[in-house]
Amino acid sequence: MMKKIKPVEYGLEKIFEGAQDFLPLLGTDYVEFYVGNAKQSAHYYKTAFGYQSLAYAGLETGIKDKASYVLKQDKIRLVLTTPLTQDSPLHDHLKKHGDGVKVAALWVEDAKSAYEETMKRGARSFMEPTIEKDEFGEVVRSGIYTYGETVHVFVERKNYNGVFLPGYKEWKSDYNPEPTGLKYIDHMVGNVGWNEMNIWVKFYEDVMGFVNFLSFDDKQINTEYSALMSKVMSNGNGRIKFPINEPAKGKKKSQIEEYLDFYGGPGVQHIAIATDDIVKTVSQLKGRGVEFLSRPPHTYYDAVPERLGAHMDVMKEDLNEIEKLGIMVDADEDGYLLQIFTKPVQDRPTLFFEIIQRMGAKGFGAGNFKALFESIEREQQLRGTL
Ligand code: TYF
Ligand code: FE
Repeated sequence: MMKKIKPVEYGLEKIFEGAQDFLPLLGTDYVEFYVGNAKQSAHYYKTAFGYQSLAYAGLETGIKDKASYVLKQDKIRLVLTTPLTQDSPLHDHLKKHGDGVKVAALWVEDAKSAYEETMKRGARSFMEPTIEKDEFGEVVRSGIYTYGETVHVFVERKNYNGVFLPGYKEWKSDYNPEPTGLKYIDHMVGNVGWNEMNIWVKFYEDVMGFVNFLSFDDKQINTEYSALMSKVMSNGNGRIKFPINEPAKGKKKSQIEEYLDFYGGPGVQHIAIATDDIVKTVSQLKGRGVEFLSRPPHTYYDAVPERLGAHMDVMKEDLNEIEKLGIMVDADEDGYLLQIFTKPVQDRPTLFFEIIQRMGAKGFGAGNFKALFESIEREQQLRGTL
């Protein structure tokens, strides 16, 4: 069954009815990855995805135990962090999870209040409110745990005008590949363990004041072989959307189980990045070596006009071009959307990216789930994990 809460009113701060105001969120601040080799990861994200160098912290800035490279494209900031010393606790994270997302940082007005309000509702502490200062002002950060070893860091930067955070220096590089049209993070999805989805739904409701505005059960999300369940959590103004997946029983191993095996537990499964010209963005990404899942069969594209109905008449993109690139199309009552998924971006079949262009649609492409999961299963087959 699909449950829906209708957005109340766009343009107002409060969009989702039922969401609580104790944790006002202004947007995503940054996403930090723990990786085995931050220097090379930074090169990959610059070259392949068109991110620009922004800031750096490491030996040259007086940091002795880790190096962090900060990249930017439009509103997106990625931080790639690697340990420098033998005894760094980051190694434990890397040994268990491999490369992956450690921090989904949220931009707030008041990091102390964000910490106190979530802690008193049952959050587990990651970082007490901490003031960080340099010649460009001060930032306050605090943090709490979410699923697995993943954390949310709250970032208050109203008194700061440096490039990123105190402790980082500006990173000027002579190597600046063109951006590929990536604009902002649309949503970030977490995979959690068997029967744990509702625990984390309740965490986002009770601890963070979010609402569950869309749900997909295993009757909707299944193929011949596997199934999963998913609930989408949103904050009040709709800027932060966190779908949560759990595996469901199928004939074979679900992609969520495969993720949990290789990541060593719950974690971030995919980050969806918005573009306003998906044809151009995906063409460029492919030209730079980003690998996408195999395209759906031709019969999928034959069925698009029927699925889109009236939206087909306003669709600007050329269906043949969409098919050639393997982009998928879906519609809901508000409009249509185009989306495509990369293969995992590290050797473990864990984190991947979604590129999404929303043309009014507020959903997540439920009409594409079957074709998408069949593409994922073709990959699983090659890995011998299906
Ligand atoms: O975020 C979403 O819900 C869509 C579809 O394992 C999706 O991008 C859902 C589950 C999944 C992969 C993609
Ligand atoms: Fe998604």
